[in-house]
Amino acid sequence: MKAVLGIGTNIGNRLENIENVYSSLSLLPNTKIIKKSSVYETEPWGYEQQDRFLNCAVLIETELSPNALLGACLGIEAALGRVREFKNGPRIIDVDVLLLENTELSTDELTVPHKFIRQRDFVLVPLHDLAPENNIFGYDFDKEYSETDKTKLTKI
Ligand code: PH2
Ligand code: MG
Ligand code: MG
Repeated sequence: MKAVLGIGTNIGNRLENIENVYSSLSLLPNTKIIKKSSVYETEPWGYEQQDRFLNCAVLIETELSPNALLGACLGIEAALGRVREFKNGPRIIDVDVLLLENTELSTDELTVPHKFIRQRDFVLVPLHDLAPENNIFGYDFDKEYSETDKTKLTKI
């Protein structure tokens, strides 16, 4: 199954945090990274009194089930030292399951497609790098992408 993950970080050495996610993903069983987006510096969304984020997205191929993939993402966050303080607050690393090929699901633990893809420029812009036609696995985000404010994201 193919999957798209969104990555965000605004504490510590942010680029190193992202690199650590890439290497952790590559170590998962039967999982490989197919494509990486560029990395963008973005304004904090939801809670503004915090440092700017780095955001990116990756397309992976994995044999893990959706739940096992979620568990793996949470495990990577924990291994990198994530402490959950408050909603939308600062974080060493956030690894979200955004989209799964041929799969929609909604449980207490996981909703795919991720609820806020269309509302967040820091998700839509990296997603466009992975799918320049603004459609991935049949999920079309062309309208929302065209409305993103690219001046607020800096490619690094
Ligand atoms: N993640 C959040 C809340 N706000 N802002 C930016 N710029 N990037 C994020 O990844 C982010 C956020 C909750 O997941
Ligand atoms: Mg998360
Ligand atoms: Mg998130």
